[in-house]
Amino acid sequence: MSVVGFDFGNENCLVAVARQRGIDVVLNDESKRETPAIVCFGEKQRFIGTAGAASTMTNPKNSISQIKRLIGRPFSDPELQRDLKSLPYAVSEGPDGFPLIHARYLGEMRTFTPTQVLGMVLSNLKEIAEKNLNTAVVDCCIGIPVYFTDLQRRAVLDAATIAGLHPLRLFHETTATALAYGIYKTDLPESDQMNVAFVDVGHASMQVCIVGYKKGQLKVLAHAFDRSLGGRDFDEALFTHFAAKFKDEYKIDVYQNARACLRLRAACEKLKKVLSANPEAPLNIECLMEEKDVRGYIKRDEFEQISLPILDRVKKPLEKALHDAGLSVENVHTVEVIGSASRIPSVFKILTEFFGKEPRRTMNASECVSRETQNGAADSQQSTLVFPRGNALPSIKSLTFYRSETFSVDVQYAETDGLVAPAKISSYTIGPFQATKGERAKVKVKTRLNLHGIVSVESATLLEEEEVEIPVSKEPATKMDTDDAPSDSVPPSTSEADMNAQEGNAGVENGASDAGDKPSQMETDSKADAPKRKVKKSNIPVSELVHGGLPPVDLQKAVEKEFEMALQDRVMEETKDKKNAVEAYVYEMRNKLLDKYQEFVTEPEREELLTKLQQVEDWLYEDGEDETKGVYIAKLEELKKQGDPIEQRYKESTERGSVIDQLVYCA
Ligand code: ATP
Ligand code: K
Ligand code: MG
Repeated sequence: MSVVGFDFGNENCLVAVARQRGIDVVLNDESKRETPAIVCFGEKQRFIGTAGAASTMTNPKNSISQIKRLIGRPFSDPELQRDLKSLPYAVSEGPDGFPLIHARYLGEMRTFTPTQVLGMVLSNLKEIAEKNLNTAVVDCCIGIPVYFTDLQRRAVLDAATIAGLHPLRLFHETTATALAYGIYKTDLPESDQMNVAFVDVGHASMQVCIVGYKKGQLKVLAHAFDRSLGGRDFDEALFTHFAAKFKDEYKIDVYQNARACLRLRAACEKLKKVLSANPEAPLNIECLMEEKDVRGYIKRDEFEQISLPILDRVKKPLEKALHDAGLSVENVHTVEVIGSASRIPSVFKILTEFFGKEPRRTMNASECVSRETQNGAADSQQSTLVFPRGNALPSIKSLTFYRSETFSVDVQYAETDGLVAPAKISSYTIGPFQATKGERAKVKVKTRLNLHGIVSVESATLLEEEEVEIPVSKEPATKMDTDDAPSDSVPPSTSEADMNAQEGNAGVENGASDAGDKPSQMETDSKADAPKRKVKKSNIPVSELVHGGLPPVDLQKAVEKEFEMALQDRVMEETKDKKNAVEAYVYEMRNKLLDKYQEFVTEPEREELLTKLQQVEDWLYEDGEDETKGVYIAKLEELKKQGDPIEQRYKESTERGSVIDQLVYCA
C-alpha cells in the first residue's frame, strides 16, 4: 500500500504518494501540483485550497492564510505578533494564551483556532489524495520544518486528527528531500563521502541541511534555518518601496486602506516573480485607492538593491550549517536548491557565491514529501540532555532519580536560541509513592521520544532492594524479559548507567527500542553465594500536564465541528451541482427540441416545453438563484416529466433503426 505524504507550506501545499518506483506528486482538481494553504469562510460554506485563494481578493478578512506561522505558537510570541501585522484577518488571544482567528462564517462572526484551520487545509489535501487514488486515505506522513517546537508538532498532530487523518509520522521537510535525493541518485560514491547542501527558501522560512552520502547510506551532518526569511520578505521590500513611491507621486497612503494594502502586496508578489525571468517589470494597479490608477516600474538591479538587508541574512544559516557540519565550502560537493523563493536571481547569486558553485535544482521540493525520516531536538530534566539533537526516532531512555516523595519532571528544550516557543514543553508529576525505608528511594523514569519527535514520560518505577531468602529455582536466571509476558527475573548484565549518577542528578540509560525496555516486575541479583537480594519494583503513577496540544475532550469537539462544517460544504457543493444540472437540462433540451427531437414532438407539445424551459431559465436567475438542493431536484423532475416521453420516443425509434440496419446488413 502506498503512503501518502502531505507537505503544507506557508503558501503552498503538496500531496505526494510514495510508489514502488518513486514518488509521484498528486494533481489537484485544477491539475496543479501546488494547492494554496488558504481557507476562506463564506456565507454558506468554506472554500479551501485553490477555491479559497480565488476568494481572497473579494473576501480578504475571512480568508485565512499563513496558518503555518500561527500553529502551535502562543499569542504573546513576538514573532507571531510581527506576522499578524501583515495579515488581513483578525486574531485575538484565546483564554489558553493561544491565538484565536476571527472570521465571518454562515452569517455570523466565529472564532477558530489555528489548529482547526490547519485541520481544514489537511482535509482538503486528504480529499485531493482520495480523488486521485480512488481510495480512502487515513494513514499519512506530514512534513514539518526542522525547527518546529514540541507545541507545534502537537498542534499538527491534532490538526491531522481533526481532518480524519492518522499521521504515521511527522518528518522534517529537508530530511525528506535528502532521502529522496539519495534514492534518486544512482551514482553515489562507494567509499568517499559526498556532501550535499540542501537549501530550501520558501515563502516565510529558510532551511539548510547538509548531508553526507555514500552508496546506500545517508548521514545528516547539520541543520540550520531562519524561521522568518523567505519570499514574503522580498514582497514586503517591494511593497514598502512602492508604497513610498505612490505616496510621493500620487499622494495616497496605502497603509490607511486595508484593501489597497492587500492589492499592492499581491501585485508585488507577482512583480517579484516576473523579475525572476525579466530584467525589468511594470506594476500597474487600477483604482488602487481614492479612484487613482497607479503605475510603477522597477529594474532587477534596483530590486536587488532594496533587498540587500534580506540578502544579508541568507548567508547566516549557510554559515551555521557549514560550521556545524565541520565542513568548509570545498568539502561541499553539490548544492541543491528547493523552495520557490530560491528562484529569485539575487538569492541564487548569493548561494552561488557562497558555495563557489552554481546550485542545482534536481529535487523539486515537491518530489520529496512522503518519505519518512525524522530527527528531533529536545531535552529534559535537571539539565540532563536526554535526547541530543539528531537522536534516532523513536527512542526510549530511562532516567534514575533518588527521591523520597512526589516530584515533578519538566520536559524542556536544551537550546532555546533557535526556538521561540516556551522552552518548557510539559510537566509530569511522578507520584505519590511511599519509600518503605523512609529515605530516598531509587526511581526509574522511562521517557520516550516518539516518531513525531515529541518527548513524553511513559512510566515511573520505584525500585527497592530487600534481602530475602530465595528458594533455589530450577530455572536459571537467563530468561529474557519479553514484551507480552513480564518475567520475574532478568540477567544481571542489564547496564546501569545510574551507578555513576550523583544524588539528585538523573542518570540516563539508553533503551535500544520500544520493546527492549519494558520494566520487569522483579530484578534478581543472582550472585553465586551472597545472600539473595531482591529488587522490588512497583509502578508509580505519572500524570501529565501538557503545555499545548488539545485535551481529548476539546479535540473530540473539534473533530465534530469539522465534521459539521464539512457536511455543510458538501451540501452546498451538491446544491450547486443540482442547480447546474437544471441549467444544463434547460439548454440541452432546448437544443434537441429544435434539432434531433423535431420529428418526435407535435408542434403544441414542443411549444409548451420550450415555454416551460424559458420559465425555468428565468427562475434560475431570479427567485431560484439561491434555493435548496431539494428544490433543484424537484425542478429537474418537473422538467423531465415533460421531456422524458419525447426522449423515449426518440430512443425507441433510433433503436428500431439500428435493428433494421442490422437486418439489412445480415441480408
Ligand atoms: P514555507 O517553505 O515557508 O513553508 P512554502 O513551502 O509554501 O513556504 P514555496 O512554495 O516553496 O513556499 O515558495 C513560495 C514562495 O516562492 C512565495 O513567496 C512565492 O512568491 C515565491 N515564488 C514562487 N515562484 C517564484 C519565482 N518564479 N520567482 C521568485 N519567487 C517565486
Ligand atoms: K511547499
Ligand atoms: Mg516549503
